[in-house]
Amino acid sequence: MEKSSCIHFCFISYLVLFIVVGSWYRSTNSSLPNSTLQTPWSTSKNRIFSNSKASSVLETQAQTSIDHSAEAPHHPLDPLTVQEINKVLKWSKGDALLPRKAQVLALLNGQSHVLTVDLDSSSITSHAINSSSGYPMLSVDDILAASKVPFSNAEFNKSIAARGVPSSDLICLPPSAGWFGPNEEGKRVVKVLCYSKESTPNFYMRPIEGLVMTVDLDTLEVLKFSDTGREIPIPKSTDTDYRYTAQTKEPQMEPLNPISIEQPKGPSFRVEDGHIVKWANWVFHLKADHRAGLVISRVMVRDSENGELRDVMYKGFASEFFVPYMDLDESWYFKSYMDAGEYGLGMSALPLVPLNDCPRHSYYMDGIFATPDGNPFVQPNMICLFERYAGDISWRHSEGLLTDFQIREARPKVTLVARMAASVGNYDYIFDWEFQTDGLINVKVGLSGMLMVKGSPYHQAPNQDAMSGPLISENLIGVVHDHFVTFHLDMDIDGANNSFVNVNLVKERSLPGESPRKSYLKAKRKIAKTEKDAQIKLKLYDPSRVSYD
Ligand SMILES: *[C@@H]1O[C@H](CO)[C@@H](O)[C@H](O)[C@H]1NC(C)=O
Ligand SMILES: *[C@@H]1O[C@H](CO)[C@@H](O)[C@H](O)[C@H]1NC(C)=O
Ligand SMILES: *[C@@H]1O[C@H](CO)[C@@H](O)[C@H](O)[C@H]1NC(C)=O
Ligand SMILES: *[C@@H]1O[C@H](CO)[C@@H](O)[C@H](O)[C@H]1NC(C)=O
Ligand SMILES: [Cu+2]
Repeated sequence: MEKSSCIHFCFISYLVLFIVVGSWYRSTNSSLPNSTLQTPWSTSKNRIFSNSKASSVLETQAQTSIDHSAEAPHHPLDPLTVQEINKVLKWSKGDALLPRKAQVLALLNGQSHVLTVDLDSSSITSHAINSSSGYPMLSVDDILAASKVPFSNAEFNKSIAARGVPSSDLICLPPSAGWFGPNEEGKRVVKVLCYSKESTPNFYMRPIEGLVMTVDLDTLEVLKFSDTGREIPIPKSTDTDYRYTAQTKEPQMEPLNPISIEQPKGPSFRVEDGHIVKWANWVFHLKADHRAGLVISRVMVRDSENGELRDVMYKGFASEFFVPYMDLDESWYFKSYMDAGEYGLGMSALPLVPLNDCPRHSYYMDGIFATPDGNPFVQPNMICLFERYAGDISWRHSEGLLTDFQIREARPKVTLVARMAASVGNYDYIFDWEFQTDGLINVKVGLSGMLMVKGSPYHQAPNQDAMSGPLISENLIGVVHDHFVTFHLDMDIDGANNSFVNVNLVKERSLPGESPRKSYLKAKRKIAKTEKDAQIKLKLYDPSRVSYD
């Protein structure tokens, strides 16, 4: 009883997830049937209200029992039916391809047009205007246009002249504006901030603090000009150049000898049809995506007992990357970037550097996207695939001290990694999807690049508590912030029929006389019936882990 209602709910949430994924495929190919036409969503302004009303609707639905197996779509906006999902799911190599469609988002005179193009017949099968409340991702054209706006503003020129900065030394960037009230509703707004690149490529360390222009992206008008930091000096450029060739001092450590891992017979993985990756007991589909960076689909692992391929995950990708900064100043309060939805992790990914970003014998996959004017654009070497051997042990056991078995067994840990690196402004995010032969998938996100710093009048730390972060150098504060990554993980452990199980360690007391031991820890399993049920607050003193049934 408990299980069947969960299965029903899980199926509903599965549909919801599926549709959300289908919907943000704007100018990218999609092999979904006609009825997936949904409106695009993205950016922090595109709010999805997850309030109690919405979740109670889901809960109510979960309690009734509707037979969905023979349902047919009646309206173009109907969600995918069970049969349609199966049509996509059951496709296998050799079957005819499902109709391929592209969703195009076009901006014309302040109106957004959402078109669906049937790629087989080269015809437009749907065309909606202003069909959603969302805002599209910032395009490269948007960013370039916004970064030029200050130079046509007389107030800006005056402020820069007062600070003694020649305009040839300026680099301006448009961070997203977050969403802070109805004044910004219905407009595509960014904040433009500037830096001095005088004597360094690391302009991020030289903010023109307190100078911020709120710009309407459609009209390129300055909606608000704020200039509050004239007394804050521009931090000096000394020792800010991070490039290898610019380093003049020898590092105070003994140099490392060259190191390389050999693969005398080449790597053990192969890539078929451009995207199907096969390695050891794994098979999965890998592709580049303009928003998520990389998407892993139809992940299967071979059963070591009977050789059968078993489903593991329908689709997995980074759904958002939220970076809020904790500073209330006029020029900082809005910094709450959504790096995937606003800038695009794929759009921000530059080619990987062979041998240093990815080891020898890596396979490189290009990203193919559409530029803002609709033309195809190839980002070469955007993803790499390689086998990792870092000298770790995957399993070991020795025997012989206490018995006469003389066993020394150790197996090296070799894994397969799919890697992508996004350079979103100052930050570089490294995404690794790592597959282990024991069936585990590890997703690791690394952070590199430069801090986003704030100019400060202080040379030496005054009262640290009065600042929004530590003074990290003369006139520079590292503002307190965090990076939150969310993932869309549509698991299909042995098929779509599974449940999310939360396992907690709980303290149990033994019965009187049962054992000399008074208490013990027990693993308690709880099947999550709702998404809220499945939420976990990570706590070291109340450990939990999840599994799938
Ligand atoms: C898609 O829609 C078009 C136009 O409505 C229709 O002619 C076509 O048969 C549909 N294709 C599928 C696979 O449903
Ligand atoms: C679409 O939105 C724009 C901007 O808000 C508005 O000017 C226009 O009238 C809308 N068009 C339609 C057809 O609703
Ligand atoms: C501001 O300065 C730039 C560079 O010196 C100049 O090209 C531009 O015309 C000036 N804009 C205004 C409005 O004065
Ligand atoms: C899921 O499990 C239920 C109950 O065991 C079964 O009736 C249903 O057909 C299964 N669905 C799928 C898609 O396998
Ligand atoms: Cu950071």
